[in-house]
Amino acid sequence: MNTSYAAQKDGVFPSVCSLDCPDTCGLLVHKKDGKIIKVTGDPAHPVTQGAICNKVRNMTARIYDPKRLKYPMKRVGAKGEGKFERITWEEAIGTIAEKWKSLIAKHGAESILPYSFYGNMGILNAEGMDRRFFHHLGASQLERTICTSAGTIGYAYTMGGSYGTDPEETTETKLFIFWGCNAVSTNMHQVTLAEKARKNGAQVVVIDVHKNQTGRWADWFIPILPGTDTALALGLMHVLFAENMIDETFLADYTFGHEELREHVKQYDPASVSEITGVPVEDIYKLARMYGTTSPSFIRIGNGPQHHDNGGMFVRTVACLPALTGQWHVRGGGAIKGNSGFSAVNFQVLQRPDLLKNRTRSINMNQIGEALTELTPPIYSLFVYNSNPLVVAPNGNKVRDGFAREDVFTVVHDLFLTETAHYADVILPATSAFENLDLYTSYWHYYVNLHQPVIERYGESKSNVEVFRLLSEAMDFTEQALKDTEEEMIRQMLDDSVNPYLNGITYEKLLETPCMKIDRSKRPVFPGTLPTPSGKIELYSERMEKEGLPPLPTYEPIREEETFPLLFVSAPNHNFLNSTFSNNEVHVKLEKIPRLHLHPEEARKRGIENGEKVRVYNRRGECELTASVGENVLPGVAVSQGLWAESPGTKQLVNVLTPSRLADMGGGATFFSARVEVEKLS
Ligand SMILES: Nc1nc2c(c(=O)[nH]1)N[C@H]1C(S)=C(S)[C@@H](COP(=O)(O)OP(=O)(O)OC[C@H]3O[C@@H](n4cnc5c(=O)[nH]c(N)nc54)[C@H](O)[C@@H]3O)O[C@H]1N2
Ligand SMILES: Nc1nc2c(c(=O)[nH]1)N[C@H]1C(S)=C(S)[C@@H](COP(=O)(O)OP(=O)(O)OC[C@H]3O[C@@H](n4cnc5c(=O)[nH]c(N)nc54)[C@H](O)[C@@H]3O)O[C@H]1N2
Ligand code: SF4
Ligand SMILES: [Mo]
Repeated sequence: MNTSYAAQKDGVFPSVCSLDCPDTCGLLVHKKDGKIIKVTGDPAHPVTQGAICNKVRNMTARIYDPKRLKYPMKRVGAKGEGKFERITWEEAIGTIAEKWKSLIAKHGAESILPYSFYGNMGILNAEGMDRRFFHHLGASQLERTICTSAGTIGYAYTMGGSYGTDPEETTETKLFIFWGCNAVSTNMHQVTLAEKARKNGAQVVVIDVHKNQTGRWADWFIPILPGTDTALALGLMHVLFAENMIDETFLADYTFGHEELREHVKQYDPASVSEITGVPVEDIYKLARMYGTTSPSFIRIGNGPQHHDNGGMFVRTVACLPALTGQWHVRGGGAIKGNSGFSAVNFQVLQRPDLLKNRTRSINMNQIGEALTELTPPIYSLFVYNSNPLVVAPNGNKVRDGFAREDVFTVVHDLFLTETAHYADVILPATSAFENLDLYTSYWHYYVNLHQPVIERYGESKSNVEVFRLLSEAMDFTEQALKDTEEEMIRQMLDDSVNPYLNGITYEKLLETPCMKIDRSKRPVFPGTLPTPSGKIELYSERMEKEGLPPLPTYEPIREEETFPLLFVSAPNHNFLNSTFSNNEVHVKLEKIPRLHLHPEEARKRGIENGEKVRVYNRRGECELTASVGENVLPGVAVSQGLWAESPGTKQLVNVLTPSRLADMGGGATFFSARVEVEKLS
C-alpha cells in the first residue's frame, strides 16, 4: 500500500480514468521529475487489460496544456468577452460568499443554482460534497437529465433498476446487437470482448442511423431512420411470437404481462414496421430469426435512440427482448443499458438530502437556457462545475442569452477557460482527477476503484470537494458533514446494508486492492427478484399505466414539426469526450474538422459537393460544417459528430440546432430529434 504516490517524483503509479465513459479503465501514470510523461493502460485491470483509447493516451497534453487554468480570476470585460484578471483564492471565495449572502437576504437561496455533470466521474467530486453544500444552502436543485435519464427510467420500468449482463461474460456470446451504440468510439472494451467472442463464431449486428466506425466493423449493419427503433423492436417481438421463438418457461416464471404483450404486438407486423423504420421487411424477419435462434445473444443498448422524444419508451421496449428469449439465464446473454445499480453507493449518507430544510424548486438542466431567460422568480447566480453548458446543452442560443444576463453572478470551476467560463464573473481553477483521492464505479463493468492522487496539484488549482469545503466555511456553515474528509466520505458511502452487492468492499480492502469486483451472488439470483412492483420483468407495467404512460411497449413518432426536411443527429466523435478535448490541440488535429454526413441524393438536390462548406440551420440557430457526402446515412438524415468548441471565425456549435424539449420519461434530453435544412455556403 502506498498513499503518497503524488509525493514521489519518479515511477509508474496506478490510476483510473475519470472521464464519463462506460469503460472506467485502469491506468498507469508514468512520472519523471514529478511530472506525468505518459499515460498507459493498466494490464492488471481485469476488464480493460492495459488497452486505453486515443483520447487518454494523449492525456498528458491536456494536463500540461499551456492553456490550463493556474489561479482564480475575476471578470474585467463584458460577459462573453473573455477578459479576466488574476485574484487570490481568498478574494475569490470571499467574493462568492459575500454575493451569495446578499442574494439570500434579498431573493432567497433559491435564486442560486448549481449546474454540473460528470466531467469528472469521481463520486466525491461529481456528486458528493457539492450535493451536501447545495442542500445545506437551500439552492434551487438541478435535475441532471442531460445524458441517460430517459433510458434509465425506461429500463427501470421493465427491469426495476440499472442491472444488466456482466460484460466479462460476453466473451461467450454468439450474437451481439449494438443498438444505437457507437461502441468502437464510446465503449471500446465491449468491442474487444466481442472480438474475442467473434473468434468463436459470434456475429455482430449494428443498428444505427450512421455507418460510422462501429457500423463498418459490424458483420451486418442495419441502417434505420432516427427515432423509429421502438417500432423495430416491436416488429421483432411480433415475429418472435408469431414463429414461436419464445422461451415460454422463462416468460411464465420471470415475467409479468406476457399474454398482454403477445396480443399487443400482433399490430406491429413487419410490413408496417418497415414503413416506419426504413428497414426492409426481409431484414426484419432475418434479424428476428437470428435473435430468436441464437444463444447467448446480447444487446448493448446505446444512448443514440435514447436521445429522442421517445427515448424512454425505446429503452423500456428493447429491455423486454432478452426476456422473450430467456436470455437472462444464459451466461453471456441479456443486455446492458447500464450496470450502475450493482455498484450504487449509499447516496443518502453521501449527499445528505436531509440537510435541505425546505423543499426547493428543481430545474431541468436540459432547459437551462429557458430557466435563465424565462423563469420567475429569476435565477441570480450560477455555480458551474464538471460541465460546459455553452457547448453541451440543447438550444444553445437560448443558453448563451441566459449566460449573457448581466444580473446573473456566475462562477465557473474548470481546468480550462471554456466557452462557459467566458461568461463567468469568477473563475476557479480545478485539479485534474489525477490530483485527487476519489472512488470510481463503472456504469458498464462490475468493478469499484479507489483512486489515490498520483501528482501534486497543478498551480493553485483545487478539487471540487475542497472548493465546497472552503465555501461552507466562508458561508459560516458549521455542519460537520461539510467538513468531512475524502476518506471519511468514502467510508460512509460504501454501505452494504443499502446495497448488498458492495458486501466485502471497504476502504481498508480497497487500500490493499484498489480495484474490486461487486459480488452478484450476494443477492437472490438475478433476474429472480427484481425491484419492480411485481418483482418480475414487467412486459406490462401497471406503474406506467398509473403514471399516464402506455403500460405496454408502444411506438410513438418524434415530435419535431416537419418544417425542415432533414432529421439531424449530432452524435459524439472519436477523439473528444463530449466537449472535453475539443480545446486541446492534439485531439483537434486527430479529429480534423467538424463534418455533416449527407446522402448523395440530398446533396445533389442542394447542389452540394463532398468537402464543401455548408450552412445547417433551423428556427433555433445555424452552424457551418463541411459536407461529407456518401451512403453512410439514409436519405432524409444528416449526421454530425462531436461537440466542437467555438474558435474565432467558426460557427460550429451544433447545439444551437437541438431542441430543449423533454423526452417521454425522466425529463431526458432530445438532442437527436432535431430537424434542419442545409445549403451550400457561398
Ligand atoms: N469517444 C467518445 N466516447 C464517449 C463519449 C464521447 O463524446 N466520445 N461520450 C461518453 C458519454 S457521456 C456517453 S453518454 C456515451 C454515449 O455513447 P453511445 O451509447 O455510443 O451513444 P451516442 O454516441 O450518443 O450514440 C450512439 C449511436 O447512436 C446513433 N443514433 C442516433 N440516433 C439514433 C436512432 O434513432 N436510432 C439508432 N439506432 N441509432 C441512433 C448515432 O449515430 C451513434 O452512432 O459515450 C461515452 N463515451
Ligand atoms: N448535440 C449533442 N449534445 C450533447 C450530447 C450529444 O451526443 N449531442 N451528449 C450529451 C451527453 S450524453 C452528455 S453526458 C453531456 C456532457 O456534457 P458535460 O458534462 O458538460 O461534458 P464535457 O463537455 O466533457 O464538460 C465537462 C467539463 O468538466 C470539466 N472538468 C473535468 N474534471 C473536472 C473537475 O474535477 N472539476 C471541475 N470543476 N471541472 C472538471 C472539464 O474540463 C470540462 O470542461 O453532453 C450532452 N450534450
Ligand atoms: S475515455 Fe473511456 S476508453 Fe478512454 S481511457 Fe477513459 S475509460 Fe478508457
Ligand atoms: Mo453522456
